[in-house]
Amino acid sequence: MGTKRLYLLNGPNLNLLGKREPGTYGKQTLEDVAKLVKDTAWDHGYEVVAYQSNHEGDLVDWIQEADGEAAGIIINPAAYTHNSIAIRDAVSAVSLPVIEVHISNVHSRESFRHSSMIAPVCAGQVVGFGIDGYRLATLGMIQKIESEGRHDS
Ligand code: CA2
Repeated sequence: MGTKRLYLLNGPNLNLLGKREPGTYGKQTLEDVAKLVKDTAWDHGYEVVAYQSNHEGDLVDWIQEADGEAAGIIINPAAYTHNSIAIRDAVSAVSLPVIEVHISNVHSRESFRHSSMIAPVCAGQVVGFGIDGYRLATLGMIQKIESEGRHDS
């Protein structure tokens, strides 16, 4: 059981959203992403704790921290998606549902982006809907939490 709180975790270089490569990742910023998730969650009575880091260990620490503090984790591990056993192990170790999000359609890009170390241990994955994928993941996460009776307040 967890409180009506979600963790939103974003990995390396996503602090550059809206500032570089708008053709691939769009014009909206990471602050816009956090607001979208917070507004969507708030409409359903959930609060959101949002973090971004360029460092793998920070993401591992926040995944561990979420266990006991939150009812679910929405994560875009960015490039760590494709190579991080540490993040995979952290996700495996928590008892919370975790949903992986990618802004771009990783399957239409370079082959090294086609596989995810993390997805096999996640509850679900949202790929290729741009920033709106975070909203979709939030709705899917809340639906899952509510249907499974995972929150306690
Ligand atoms: O599509 C996604 O969300 C990705 O997770 C983004 C990662 C990439 O390594 C994954 O394969 C797919 C890269 C995030 C970098 O973000 C930037 C944003 C603006 C400008 C430059 C990088």
